[in-house]
Amino acid sequence: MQGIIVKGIAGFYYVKVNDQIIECKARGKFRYNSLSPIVGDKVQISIDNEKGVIDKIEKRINELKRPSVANVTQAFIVFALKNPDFNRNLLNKFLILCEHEGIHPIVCFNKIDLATEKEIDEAKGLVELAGYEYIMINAKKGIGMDTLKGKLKDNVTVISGLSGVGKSTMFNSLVEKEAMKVGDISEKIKRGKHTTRHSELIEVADGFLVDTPGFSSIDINFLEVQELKELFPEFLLYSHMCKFTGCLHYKEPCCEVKNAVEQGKIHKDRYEFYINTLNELKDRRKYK
Ligand SMILES: Nc1nc2c(ncn2[C@@H]2O[C@H](COP(=O)(O)OP(=O)(O)O)[C@@H](O)[C@H]2O)c(=O)[nH]1
Ligand SMILES: [Mg+2]
Ligand SMILES: [Zn+2]
Repeated sequence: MQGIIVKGIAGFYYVKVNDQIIECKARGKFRYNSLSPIVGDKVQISIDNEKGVIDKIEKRINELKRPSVANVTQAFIVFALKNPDFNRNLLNKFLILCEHEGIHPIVCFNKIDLATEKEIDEAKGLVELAGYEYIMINAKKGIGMDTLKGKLKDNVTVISGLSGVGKSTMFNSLVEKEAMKVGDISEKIKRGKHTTRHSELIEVADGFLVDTPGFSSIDINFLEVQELKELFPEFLLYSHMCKFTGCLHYKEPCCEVKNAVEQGKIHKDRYEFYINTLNELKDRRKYK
């Protein structure tokens, strides 16, 4: 039988197979391959002596640490437009991590009630030109939540962002209407504040929502110099026309990415962020 691990507690894994949750143990062999099943893993299980056993873990598309979740397909990247202030460098870092892990990001600009028209437009401009999907929301009032809920279908979605931006408010709003689970979940959230525990996949609107915020570390220093430019999807529209293969879009002549920046087709802030990060990555290599 095929299923997906939705929860793990003390050596037991809860595997959703069709509409059933089956408690399973992992086969001993995983220990020798130093591979442990994690939440989000697609697994093959069998029933042995009336007990569920995980026989095989399918190859992971990706694996997030802290929280430890496999096969995340989508991230709601949450920023408040105010309180805490919007930080565009941080947004760019989140987007880079999503690109690196093959996760589809949806940028959620929250607390629109606190922002001016101008601030909303500036935030919009940054992601719109880069081609990213975004939404303006007021999580407290539930504005935009139905749209986001519609995006959950067939995805494993993680909610990411700094402390105070509104992640818990969003999470509660998204799971709220699932009558079955409400009490259950809010109880868990309360407990979660005091105890370390593993994340869990919560079924909402024909998809799964990870119940713990994702990407707690937004360090991008592990990237290779040459790899960075591939993580800016809007560069890829032009980079194939650069004169030099392997063009870093920096000091090279006849660079179509730089031309696009000059023509306003690529946001200059995104490009500046790229160059600053590129220099940081180069420096890091020098001192190694
Ligand atoms: N004004 C305003 N406040 C909000 C909005 N969404 C959340 N908040 C408030 O922001 C604070 C932090 O929210 P929370 O969900 O705990 O953020 P988290 O740390 O990311 O989980 C709380 O006081 C929320 O009530 C919003 O759209 N507008
Ligand atoms: Mg929270
Ligand atoms: Zn170039």
